[in-house]
Amino acid sequence: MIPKTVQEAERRLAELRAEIRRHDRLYYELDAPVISDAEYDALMRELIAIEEAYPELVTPESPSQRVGGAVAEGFAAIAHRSPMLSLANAFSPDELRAFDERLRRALGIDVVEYVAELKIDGLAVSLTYEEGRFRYGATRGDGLQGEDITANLRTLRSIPLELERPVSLDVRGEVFMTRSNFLKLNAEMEAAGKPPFANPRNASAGSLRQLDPAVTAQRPLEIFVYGIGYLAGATVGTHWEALQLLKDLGLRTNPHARICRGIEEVIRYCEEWTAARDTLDYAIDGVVVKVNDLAAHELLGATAKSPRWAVAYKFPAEQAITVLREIQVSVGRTGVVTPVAIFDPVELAGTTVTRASLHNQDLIEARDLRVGDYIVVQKAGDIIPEVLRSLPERRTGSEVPFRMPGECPECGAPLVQLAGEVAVRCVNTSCPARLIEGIVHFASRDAMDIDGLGPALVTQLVRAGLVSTPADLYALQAEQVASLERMGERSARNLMEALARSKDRGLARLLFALGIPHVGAGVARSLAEHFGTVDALIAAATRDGGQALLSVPDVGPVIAESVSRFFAEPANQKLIADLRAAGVVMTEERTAPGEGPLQEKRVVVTGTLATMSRKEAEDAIRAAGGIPSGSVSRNTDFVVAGEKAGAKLQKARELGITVLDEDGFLALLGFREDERAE
Ligand code: 3B8
Repeated sequence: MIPKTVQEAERRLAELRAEIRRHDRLYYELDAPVISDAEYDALMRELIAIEEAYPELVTPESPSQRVGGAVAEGFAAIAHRSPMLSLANAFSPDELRAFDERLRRALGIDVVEYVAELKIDGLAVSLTYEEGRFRYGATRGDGLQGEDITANLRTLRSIPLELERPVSLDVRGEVFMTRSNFLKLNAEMEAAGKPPFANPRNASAGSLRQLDPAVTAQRPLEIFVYGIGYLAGATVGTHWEALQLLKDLGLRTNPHARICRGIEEVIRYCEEWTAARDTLDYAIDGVVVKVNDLAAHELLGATAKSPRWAVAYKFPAEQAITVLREIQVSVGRTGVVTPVAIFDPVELAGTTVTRASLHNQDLIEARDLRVGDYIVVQKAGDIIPEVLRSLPERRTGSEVPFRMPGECPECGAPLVQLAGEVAVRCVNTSCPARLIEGIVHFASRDAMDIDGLGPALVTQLVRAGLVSTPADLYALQAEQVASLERMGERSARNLMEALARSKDRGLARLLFALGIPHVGAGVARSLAEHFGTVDALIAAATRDGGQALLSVPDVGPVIAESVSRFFAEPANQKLIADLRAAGVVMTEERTAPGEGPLQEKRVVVTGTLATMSRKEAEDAIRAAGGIPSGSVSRNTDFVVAGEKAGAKLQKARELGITVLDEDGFLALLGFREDERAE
């Protein structure tokens, strides 16, 4: 099967690549696969076998290069060649008519020709092709620069690595996941003990922002492209032609776009799809209406945020009527007790909904809700279900008004309402419901990042009596974990490893993980950097009611009091002692301000550096006494510009800020040539 000569190998590889590309197109664009998955895999295996025998023949455009790629430390910034704007919204036919009226006046014509397209509810990305080859891809970001997610985008089979013609262009599109694939993925996640995604959009976002492209490759992501940001080597006169060109180049466009003469035709299209949206296997949240004539785009221009030649018609939030069966009361990490409506299942925007938070007693009264009522529910932003009102005219007299309980439903402790708050709280710090939420937070990604320890497993651990404080996690034995339902030896071992890894996260994450009221990730980092060790922090927090904390950036009286109160609590002091005994790192590396070559200098890194990741660069700046920052302003001292530096570099030049290249930066840090090699 492996060709004997390079010439034969070249020929067969070309055949295989064309064949695989053809099947990718048949599968995604035409939705008409002509071979089975197994046959497709066989083609792929042959390709890889030949490439292994002739590694010199591997090209970046080969379909074998979709998977793999190195794990990234973070995403580098990429400047968009033309800004990625967002769309203005219209919420009713009349708002569409007003939009049309403005355009007719500005263009001096009676009838505007539009293209109406489905608005895919995914993530906007930009793909850059040079001479027909896929070079890089980015998220929208702030519109001027996005994140470099090239390695992840390469794994999407519906993104061709090579176009049908060698044009250079930036393509804009939406990455999404079908509902059926989303359900499959969630089932897999749950089986693996991982938290499921809330909706297809979150699943797409989570999958695209994976640092390991091999994970993205396992996720069923797809793309529809809808526009061109930059184009060389071809010309188009209308948006419709642009869509046609994209399709001819082998890119996947949505098949439901339509030319509409005048706004009334557009409105009919919107009405059709409002009714038919659930017949699609992917989520759409509206219709995008674009002027067809590209010369008119030039004429109309754009505001800072959105083009004037397009508008997004947003579907009305879907509503449904159902029966309120019960109001449950749930207890969160901070002890806040929230009433939750449980109602008969209803279909909303393509998913089945049975519950919605009611937030507090005041809201229940304001919306006049009684258990047994017919109620109107809707999905706001198509994500979070909400109970809008009751239908009192349908009452029979058997409906029961709701009163928040006086005791915690989980532990029976009395509930209290703090002055000035609508929320009611359980103040028992060892309430099991609070424990579970607190430990889930402790393990979460921005906190101690304990892989695999989600709500389901935490609940099991707490209910089994194995864990009642975060410190207990570190005393767990693999056998104990393995004996839990739905856990096995392998998942137990994985958890042990994840727990061991989490010990080195450092003081900033630990402080955030402790769940001290008012201490978010940013404040936690400020505290950690200011004090360096937990002991120094505790000393400051427990002296004079925490006055010394006020000198920390971002810390005001409310936070100071909260931190002070937290560390005064004997149970919390014991928690810290136990975590320390378990080997959890309680320090944050820092240099005293004023030390090092970058003493108190504000430094912004932009673009990709060749010798270090973004995070390493930031650590190096801190180690040199400097302050890494994200945005360029008059207070910035240096901008370090790597490859593909964009808007920030431009801004630095405008403001006359010193720009360093990578060598200059390394020299300033005091690295010598020979130290840099490794
Ligand atoms: C201009 C045109 C933003 C968009 C656009 O399916 C602009 O066209 C945009 F500044 O965000 N989600 C679409 C979709 C999104 C956009 C678009 N067309 N079909 C989408």
